[in-house]
Amino acid sequence: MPGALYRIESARGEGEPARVAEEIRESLSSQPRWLPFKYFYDDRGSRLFEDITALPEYYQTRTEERLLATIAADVVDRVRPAELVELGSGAGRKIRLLLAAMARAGRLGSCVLLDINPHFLTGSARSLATDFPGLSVRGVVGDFLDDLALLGPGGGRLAVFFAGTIGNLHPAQVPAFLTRMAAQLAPRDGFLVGLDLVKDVSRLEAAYNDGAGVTAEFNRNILRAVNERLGADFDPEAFEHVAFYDAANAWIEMRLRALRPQRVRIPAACLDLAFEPGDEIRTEISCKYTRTSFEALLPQTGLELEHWYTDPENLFALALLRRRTSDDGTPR
Ligand code: SAH
Ligand code: AVI
Repeated sequence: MPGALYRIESARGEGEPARVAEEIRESLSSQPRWLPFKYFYDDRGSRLFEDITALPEYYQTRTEERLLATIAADVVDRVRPAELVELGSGAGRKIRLLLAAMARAGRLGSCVLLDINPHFLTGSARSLATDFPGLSVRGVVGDFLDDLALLGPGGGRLAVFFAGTIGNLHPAQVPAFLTRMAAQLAPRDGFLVGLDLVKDVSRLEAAYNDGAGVTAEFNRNILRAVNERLGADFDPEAFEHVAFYDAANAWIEMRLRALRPQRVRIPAACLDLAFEPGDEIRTEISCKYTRTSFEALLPQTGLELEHWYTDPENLFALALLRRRTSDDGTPR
């Protein structure tokens, strides 16, 4: 598109295939077996996630989008950003509400998208650059757990992390993740974090066990992605989708359960796995928060809660965090 201003860079270098093989070797050799959730998001998985967002049972996306539409101007007014950064940007739709609010406030400057999926990232960067003339768009293909430093120093920055994707991290990982994010923010920069809230178990479980079976397909797709990346021979149809709420941990857990005895070879990871019927692989946790449980993760991170926005039904929250000023004794 002539005039559209965007560039893409990648944190994933030559060592990437070996790193992936090692990561998958380790997780599938653990007891219980598990897989890192980022492997859901090959092109098919990213499209399946988009399908999930439109499901009647999956209230999260439409609730967050509606909430964001009502608060975008307030967030822009509080943070006064010139740059918007989105972690795990995916199709990059919600960010448009904030870009529009920035444009209305005469603050539209630049935008950085960071995502593990290069094709979705490029598509989103291109369409944002086309639809917001004058916006400078940078796409970074990278891992929000390892590559945040690529964002560079903050200053006039509002970072956003939508969808409740922070809930896909184990709560024990969250303070370190927030501390790394704080390092990419200047004092008084903002970080807007979407959180799915603790609620009725039947509503939560329905969102991960939809009637059309899209979530089941998304779950099984992780095995196709491993086949594709590492030459493995998983038969995804030989596994059933399992998703349930673990109230003690306040998370939804997704698993794949073997339906029959089978062997799986993953040559690139030097693995030969035996499964008996009922054997499981944990593929995702999706933590559900309360204001109190989320706030408990903030001390020592360099971030503090400035505002807690939620929808009228209290289904989903957007927590506006601010980087503390460096002179109040918190770690830099
Ligand atoms: N922000 C979008 C998409 C959320 S889905 C929305 O609100 O609907 C989660 C997104 O995070 C996907 O686009 C996926 O590709 C990306 N993702 C998952 N794990 C990642 C990781 N470790 N690092 C960077 N991006 C990741
Ligand atoms: C991206 N993430 C917040 C979604 C979630 O709800 O945890 C991924 C997902 N898994 C199953 N359905 C959607």
